[in-house]
Amino acid sequence: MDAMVRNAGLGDILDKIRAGERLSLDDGRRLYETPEILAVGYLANIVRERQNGDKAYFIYNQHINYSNICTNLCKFCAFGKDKKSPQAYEMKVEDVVRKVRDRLDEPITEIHMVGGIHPDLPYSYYLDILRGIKSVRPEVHIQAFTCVEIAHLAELAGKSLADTLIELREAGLGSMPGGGAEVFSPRIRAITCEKKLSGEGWLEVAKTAHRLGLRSNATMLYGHIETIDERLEHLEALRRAQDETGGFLTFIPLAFHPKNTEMADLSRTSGIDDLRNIAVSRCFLDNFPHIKGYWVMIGPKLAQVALSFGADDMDGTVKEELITHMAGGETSGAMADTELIRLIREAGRKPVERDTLYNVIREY
Ligand code: V47
Repeated sequence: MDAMVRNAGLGDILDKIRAGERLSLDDGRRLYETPEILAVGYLANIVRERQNGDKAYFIYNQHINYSNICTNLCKFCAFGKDKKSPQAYEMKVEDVVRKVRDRLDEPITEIHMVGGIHPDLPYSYYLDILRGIKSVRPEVHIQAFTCVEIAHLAELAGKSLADTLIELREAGLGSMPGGGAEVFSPRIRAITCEKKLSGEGWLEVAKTAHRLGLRSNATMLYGHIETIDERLEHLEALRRAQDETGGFLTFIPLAFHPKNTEMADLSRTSGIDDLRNIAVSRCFLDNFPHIKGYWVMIGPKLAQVALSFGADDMDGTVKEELITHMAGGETSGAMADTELIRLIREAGRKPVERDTLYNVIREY
């Protein structure tokens, strides 16, 4: 395999990775550009196995999207709707609580909850849904609100980011998911999501959370109009932020789904681009403990292959997923734990059920 990587002209990158040396932007560019995808996967697998051995993590989780009403209306998103749209919805606090109560017989350890930037729900609503979830399932970890939502909540509260996060944590917030990062490039944001919090703003929220001891994830939405350099600049900004705080748990490359969006003329990502984004991010983000191959977006079959291309996590049981499905995602929204275990085993990895913070719940 080493010879294959050297024949692909990537021998110097292999040496760096073996020595635990950091990759440069130019190294990253070569990994994005080489046609030798197996060589890129091999390099990523070295980092993956050094950090996580042959473990492949999954979680018993439940997704809840409390509302799709959004004032940002990003061009790549089919989920967010204007308040007046016939497809707009918003859950009452009791609706969110009922969703949690309905599944109390399942061993769910995490509630993953995100929504849009709602024009008029009050700050108290967000505190109440956190408290409501905790009232029926006190042990559950609530991973909720992207950095974009947190910045909006701080504005609503009229408080600093830190004070808002402290209050949300007191109400039950456990950590934050990685959404809303998209691509940090101001060029991409101006074209696709001009109303959204800037990349700098997103990073500031994440770093503020980390300084308070809250962990969070990071994402990159790829496969639309971004260039390879813009992808790498995004990864570099995340790597720099992680050097500062160490608070990121997982990086999740998100494959763009064009259907029902304002960018519906673009093609879906290819399997090779999906694998390449996982592999390059695994090589480049040397300070991120985990890389997720999110089965909902890349499909269970490719997520299985991704476990040999840098990914060490498949996400979880999920159940109801709207963001990908509104944009034409074809995977089922739910996956049984037994199915996740089977997929992981068949990929030659060791299934490990984890909690949100990667504490091991059960090894198989
Ligand atoms: O922020 C929106 C993306 C994100 C589309 O932290 C789209 O563990 C593809 O971040 N095609 C939300 N992607 C989902 C998300 C996430 C999912 C699972 C796990 C975690 C985690 C985070 O979805 C948004 C946006 O970047 N998105 N529209 C689309 N058409």
